[in-house]
Amino acid sequence: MAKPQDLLEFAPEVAAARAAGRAIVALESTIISHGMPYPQNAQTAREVEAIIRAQGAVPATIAVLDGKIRIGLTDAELELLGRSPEALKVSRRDLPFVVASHKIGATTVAATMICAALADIAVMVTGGIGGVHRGAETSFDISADLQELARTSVAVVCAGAKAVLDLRLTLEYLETHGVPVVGYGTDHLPAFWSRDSGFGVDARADTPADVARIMHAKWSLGLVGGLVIANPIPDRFELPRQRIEHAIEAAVRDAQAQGIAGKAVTPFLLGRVNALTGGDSLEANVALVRNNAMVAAKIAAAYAALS
Ligand code: PSU
Ligand code: MN
Repeated sequence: MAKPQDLLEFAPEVAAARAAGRAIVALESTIISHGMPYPQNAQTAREVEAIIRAQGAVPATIAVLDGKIRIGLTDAELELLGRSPEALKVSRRDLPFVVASHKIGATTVAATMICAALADIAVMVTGGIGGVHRGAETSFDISADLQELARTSVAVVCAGAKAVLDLRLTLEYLETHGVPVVGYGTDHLPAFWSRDSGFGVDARADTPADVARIMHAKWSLGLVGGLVIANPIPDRFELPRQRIEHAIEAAVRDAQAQGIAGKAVTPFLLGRVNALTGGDSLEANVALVRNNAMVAAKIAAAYAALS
């Protein structure tokens, strides 16, 4: 049987960073293929990589290509993920057949955590994690991201969980599974497009070094699993809660009416909210991802300095 390492392929920039012990930040790719429309998706993917480099860290966007888990992509590959209708959304359960069939796979937070851990990368960045969906008591729709946070030791920098979710139930799930939710410069859980969900976080960290010490303490104690590092959208980009909540409720109703289910739910909701806000939610989404990338690079550097 092949070892996991045989299925990984590192970009030269990432391989060099590993050899030199430099800070690396993993990036998910479902946000490119299914989270935003073309061309903003490919453009944002390039920009966040540049932001991470400008902080002195090395970006490693993760995807599945030609039967290999690729840690770090070329510009042409970012473009492919942004454009190709054949790119599949790959979470934990999808990894085996996408690798085996040599299909194009864009990794979710869950799958990116798995690949980052295999590649020894401690920090990843996304827009917002998946979570417990509204109406999960009947649909059972709970993102595999949450279970992955319970079992895989990677810190996930995000703007909280996507506000289309039931944030209260998402926090309960994370608590049950022992996943710390750390507010970065805030006492409140961000709500993706807005800075404050109205819920608190478990701990607050005001500097990258504070976050790095929490990561280090967790893993030094042998507490396997991830952390949510919740970083609010910069205030000049935030959308008022009222306005976005209106769009979310309409999007959730549309999803139910059209019988959208399974892995299609999150991309559908993001697309509907974008249409209903006349593109404002996409603009906010891009802004929060850029901000998360900057913070993730600083945290990765602080963590590399500690360990
Ligand atoms: N964050 C975004 N846009 C996205 C996602 C996150 O800003 O498209 C993706 C992530 O890949 C996340 C996934 O892991 O949505 C969750 O999907 P699901 O609810 O089907 O697990
Ligand atoms: Mn789901």
